Amino acid sequence: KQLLISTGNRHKTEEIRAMLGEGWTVRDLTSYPEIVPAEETGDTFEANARIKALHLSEAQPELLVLSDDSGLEVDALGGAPGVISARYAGVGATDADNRTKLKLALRDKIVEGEGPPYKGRFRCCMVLAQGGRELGIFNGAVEGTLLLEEEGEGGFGYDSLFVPEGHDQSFGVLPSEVKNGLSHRGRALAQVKAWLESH
Ligand code: ITT
Ligand code: NA
Repeated sequence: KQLLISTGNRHKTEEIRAMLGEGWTVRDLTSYPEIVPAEETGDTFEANARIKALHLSEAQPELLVLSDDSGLEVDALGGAPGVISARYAGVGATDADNRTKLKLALRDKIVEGEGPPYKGRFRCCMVLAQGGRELGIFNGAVEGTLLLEEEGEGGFGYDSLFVPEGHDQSFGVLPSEVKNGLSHRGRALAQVKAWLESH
C-alpha cells in the first residue's frame, strides 16, 4: 500500500505517515525533485487541493496520490489568513514570519477595541486521485482560540498560537498524538482511510 502526498511540506507528510501507521509507504514531492509543484491559483482550499492532486496524478498516473490544502481562519480577521496561510507574510515567508504577522494583526484588533478571545479554526481539504482523475474529496476542521504569544515548540505553522476547543494548551504543547486525534488533518484523513477501506 503506497501513497504519494502532493506536498513539499514535510510536517504534513510526517503527520499523515504517523496517522496511517505501519502498512503504508508514504512519500511526498521531496522524493520527486524533477516534478515542478503546481501553482495554487484557487480561491478555496478545495480548489487548491484539487489542483495539487490532479497535477501530480497526471505526472505519476499509476500511483495513488493524496493532496492536502490547509490553513487557519481567524474570525476577527475576516477569515484571514485562510487560503494564503502559507504565504501570509509574503511569498517565501517562513512559518515564524507568518506567526509574527498574525500576532501583529491580532494586536491591531486590540488597539481597535476588539479584544480577545479570538476564535478561529484550522481547515484541511484532501483530494485523492489516481490516473489523473479525482477519486474523492475530504474535509476536516478543528475549532479553537488564538493566543497572542507562542506557546510550545511542537508542531509547525501556526500550532503554537492555536488552542483547540476542549483543551487549554496549544498544538505547540499538546503531544502529536493528541493533535492528530482531533486536528483538521486527522479528521480529513480519517475519511480518506474509510474511503480506502471501502474501495
Ligand atoms: P504544500 O502546498 O506543498 O502542501 P504548504 O505548506 O504551502 O505546502 P498550504 O498551501 O496548504 O501548504 O498551506 C498550509 C499552511 O497552513 C501551512 O504552511 C501552515 O502555515 C498552515 N497550517 C496547515 N496545517 C497546519 C497545522 O496542522 N498546524 C499549523 N499550521 C498549519
Ligand atoms: Na494553499
